[in-house]
Amino acid sequence: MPADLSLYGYFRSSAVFRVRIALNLKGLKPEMHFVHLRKDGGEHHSEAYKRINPQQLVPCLVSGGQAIGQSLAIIEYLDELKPEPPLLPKDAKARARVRQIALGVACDIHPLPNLRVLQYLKNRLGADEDALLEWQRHWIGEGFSALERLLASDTATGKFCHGDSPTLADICLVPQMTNARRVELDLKSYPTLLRIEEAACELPAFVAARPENQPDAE
Ligand SMILES: N[C@@H](CCC(=O)N[C@@H](CS)C(=O)NCC(=O)O)C(=O)O
Repeated sequence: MPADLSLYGYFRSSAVFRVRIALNLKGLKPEMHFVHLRKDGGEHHSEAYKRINPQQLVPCLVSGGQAIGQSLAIIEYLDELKPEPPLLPKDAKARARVRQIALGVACDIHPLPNLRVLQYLKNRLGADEDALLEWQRHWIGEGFSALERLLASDTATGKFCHGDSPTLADICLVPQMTNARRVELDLKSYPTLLRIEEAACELPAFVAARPENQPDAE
């Protein structure tokens, strides 16, 4: 296992929050590099960071000299690096279900309320603060409604999104719930998501990964 793991992240980023949960579950402690997404036009747009992650997004994990972007690629890499506890089930159908939930958050919810999208809506299309809030609540709500239906109606859902131990699905869901709270989305229509979030918040790995518990928190 490479001893030299470095994580480039920002306390408020939910994609980095996912990676922090996975690292904590695995008991891995990378060297942290803080990339402030709002200072000086965004440190992720600096030439130095562009050389590390040309996509100019956080997280980015550097392992044995290789920079890996994309939180899900990072988490699956960590899962292969240190297989215990597993973050994906062994059974192929179960694995597909966990990825379905995780990607439902990471591909179909998370990109829409992302900083660069909000900046474009505001600076190029003239959206005001109310419109930006409505945009964020709408797209998170759409995604959560679908996830709530999926999880509530399936016996494969347990204490967590899949069974009784945390997987990649919970790792994606919980940070998105934190984002939803930040825009004051009313969560009472998602009782299964709330129940799973509560179960996850009993685990130290999830609590320690929370934005307010990071050294760069403001
Ligand atoms: N699909 C990417 C998304 C990464 C991403 O969008 N990160 C956000 C923070 S949560 C970011 O760097 N945003 C900067 C921006 O939008 O300018 C992943 O899962 O890692």
